[in-house]
Amino acid sequence: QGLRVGVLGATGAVGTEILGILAQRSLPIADLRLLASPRSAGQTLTFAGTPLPVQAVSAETLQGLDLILASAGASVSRQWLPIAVQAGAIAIDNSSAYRMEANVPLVVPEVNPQDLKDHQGIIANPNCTTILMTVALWPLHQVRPIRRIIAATYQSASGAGAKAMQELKDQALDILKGNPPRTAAFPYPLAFNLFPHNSPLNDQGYCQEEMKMINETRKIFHTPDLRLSATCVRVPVLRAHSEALNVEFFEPFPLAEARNLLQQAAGVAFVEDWERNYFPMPLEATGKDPVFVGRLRQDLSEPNALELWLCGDQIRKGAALNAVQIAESLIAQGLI
Ligand code: A2P
Ligand code: 11C
Repeated sequence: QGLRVGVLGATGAVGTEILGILAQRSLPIADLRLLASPRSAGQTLTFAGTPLPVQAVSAETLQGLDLILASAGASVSRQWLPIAVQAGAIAIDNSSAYRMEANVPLVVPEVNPQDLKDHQGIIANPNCTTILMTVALWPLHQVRPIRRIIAATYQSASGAGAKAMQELKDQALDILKGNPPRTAAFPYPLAFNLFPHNSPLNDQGYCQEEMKMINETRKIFHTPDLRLSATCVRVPVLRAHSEALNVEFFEPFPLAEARNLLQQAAGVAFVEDWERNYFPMPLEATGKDPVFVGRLRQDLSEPNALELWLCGDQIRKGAALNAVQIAESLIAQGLI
């Protein structure tokens, strides 16, 4: 007996990836409903070789679902997910709409799957940069608690959606042809450039993306006092984010022990070849499931700190895959 599954935002960058991942993995699906804006109604998408119609999301098209995976932005989630839950579905939301609400579990299945049991209908998928960082740091934090994290991110265009990915390609062509680059999804040209993350700034000088890393990590780790600061930057990469992390513990963390933990950690691929100066790269993380971690080293300035580098596919583990893994964990725990 399978689940009746809806995908809200099915035509978007994350939605189409969710369809691909659902076709690859073994979630039991009895019925799949593709939902998007009225603009896409009547379009057809393919799921596991079968064409399926896209329907406009409405109170009617949200009836009769067991599970809905949403990736259509925060305002769309706020508008429609309470209606889907009222109609009987469990919602896994990729947007930021509900992440920090006390009664909404914020889950990375490798880290805090036990939080799912407290759900009241809506479960939040964390921000991509948070997911990648928590997968890499949880195996270390469990053995020797983290005191402070300083993060710098190198974020791909995909975080801003399918239109932003196309914009990066178009800008590259514009510039190579000698034309001024066109901007719409981003405020400034991204091709052959980079800029601090394009989310709103608060009065302390942090952008929303940086605050998401701080607040979401504290919630997922259940460490409300964890010290954490981040600088988030958009770089001209299509769909994998990278992060440089300086991680301070309460005591020294022997390098060999940390390396050993990361080599065995769930969801991590540890990639290092010091002789070739070969470490994780966004191009190689693209289309893959793990968080690629490497360049692990002792911080020369602080005996209790390590430095590491990671890359992960922003659309897969950073969004679609994590959401599908949450659904799988709900099933494994008998919660759906
Ligand atoms: P549509 O293609 O009909 O606009 P991305 O993050 O790649 O930009 O994708 C956003 C996703 O969210 C798309 O599937 C988009 O559908 C969907 N979406 C955007 N606005 C709405 C809306 N008002 N109602 C439902 N879905 C929406
Ligand atoms: C980015 N992390 O890369 C953002 C995109 O809260 O889910 C996803 C925003 C979010 O720009």
